[in-house]
Amino acid sequence: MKIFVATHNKHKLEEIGAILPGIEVIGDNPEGVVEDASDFAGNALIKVRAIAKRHKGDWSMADDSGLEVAALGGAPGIHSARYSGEPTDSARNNALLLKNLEGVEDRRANFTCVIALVGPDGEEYIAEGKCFGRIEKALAGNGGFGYDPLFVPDGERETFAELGAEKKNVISHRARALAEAKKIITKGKPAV
Ligand code: ITT
Repeated sequence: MKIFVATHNKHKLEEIGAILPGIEVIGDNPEGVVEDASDFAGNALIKVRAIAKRHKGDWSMADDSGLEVAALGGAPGIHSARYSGEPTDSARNNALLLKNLEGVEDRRANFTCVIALVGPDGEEYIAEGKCFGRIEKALAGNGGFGYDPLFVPDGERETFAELGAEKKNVISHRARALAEAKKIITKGKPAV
């Protein structure tokens, strides 16, 4: 089977493809959409609806995700991609996060990923995954994308960027949300 994914982010697309072996994952740019909802689910629905109209009869999905830092009241949250302004720049975002956490002992954080799905008949579903951990005091590792060089998942000593794709794609927020999404796609589940 195949599934269309509404994203501009090639790293997300790569991870989704790796996490869903056996499903043909095809990127489709939701150009022009404004992600102005107040939560991850709302923004994921905005993105998936923008492409699903082109793929009637097939499944479409969108991933809206972000990093929530306890000591920052959940920021950057839904603003993760553009935390330090436009255009999106991960190095600048990570630098700002480190600056905002200078001298802060409580480093607890979590990633959240919400997957919005539109099925072949236009039915809509939501799946969510979280990964808890902490923010390092300096960047470490070259893998992954976004905040991966700063995020150490619970139970690990290294950042996502050091742990590498194989490990990340088993324990990440995205892996967890996609496990739920896969159940919906393959078995069907009550619509939201
Ligand atoms: P699309 O909307 O086009 O899919 P985007 O990158 O703008 O791409 P989001 O609006 O969902 O996507 O923002 C997600 C941001 O959260 C992303 O740019 C990263 O900064 C961060 N993020 C999400 N998942 C991450 C992960 O697995 N590792 C590191 N950072 C992540």
